[in-house]
Amino acid sequence: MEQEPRPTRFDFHGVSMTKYFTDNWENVQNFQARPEDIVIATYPKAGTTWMSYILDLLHFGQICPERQESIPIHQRVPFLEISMPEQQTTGKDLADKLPTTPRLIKSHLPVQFMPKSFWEQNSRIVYMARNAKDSAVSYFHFGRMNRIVPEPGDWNTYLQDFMDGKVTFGSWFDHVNGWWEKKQTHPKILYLFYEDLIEDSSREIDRLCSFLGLSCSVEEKQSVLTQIKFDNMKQNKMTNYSTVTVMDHKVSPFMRKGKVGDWRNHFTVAQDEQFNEVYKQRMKNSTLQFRTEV
Ligand code: PPS
Repeated sequence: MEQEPRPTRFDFHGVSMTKYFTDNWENVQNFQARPEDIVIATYPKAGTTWMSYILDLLHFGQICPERQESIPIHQRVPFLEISMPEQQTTGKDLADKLPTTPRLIKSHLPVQFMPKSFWEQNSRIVYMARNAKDSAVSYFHFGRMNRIVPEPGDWNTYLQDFMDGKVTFGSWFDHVNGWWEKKQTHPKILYLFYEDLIEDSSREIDRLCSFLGLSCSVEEKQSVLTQIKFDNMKQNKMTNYSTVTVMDHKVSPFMRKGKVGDWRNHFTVAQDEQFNEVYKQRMKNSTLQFRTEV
């Protein structure tokens, strides 16, 4: 079958998007959430897959171990807004048909685009954020290997686009701040950081369990901690996206480095200075604090 060309970005209600995430808009907006649903909301590359796997293991690792061997993580945790002609089904349909309770659902939507029934049903939302510099690097390499996002161009061009919010799902600044503001008035959002998870996964799992009302034995937690290690997820066909045909892992693996601070291997001194200036401006009214080292 002939490959579709890379999609182009366009302005969608003030956010840079591509057709793969807007074509099914009405259906996505009309998604019927349930109170038990759990959303994993992130700006791309913040550790969505990591969090999806953690939540899947915490909920179903003990009661249904078979699913870990047979169902790729992107089917266990559907990507709500995705719709691609090559796939027979949309993320929204997959989410509708999930047989589990709770349903775990992934979304990269900025907070203002979330289907309203998640708020009406008071579903829990785990928002995961990652520092801007490492997000930019990870997103750049993802663009190189994934046909469903626009060509990133060279690193310098890409970094400028990232700072300008001209990447799919829009501005990192707007995304992390939009969700952070929502969290201030909405108790069902747990706002977590990739860097904290790297620093102490055990502590963050405790926070998750307390937010989700789960109890987890010492042995169970140890087993989760082993399975969610970067190297183990990288080897695991059900979590490393090797089954997804739109990705070329030879160009750059989906499970690439999994580190805090890889930006240092990409940013020149001049790029870093410019980025810091933009960052200061864009974050000046925010109380959000990120770490670029741990
Ligand atoms: S996506 O495409 O937006 O859903 O990508 P996402 O899953 O959010 O982010 C991918 C990055 O997360 C890293 N990752 C991990 N880091 C540490 N530990 C574990 N277990 C782990 N699992 C995924 C993955 O390597 C990507 O980051 P980079 O920096 O590119 O390596």
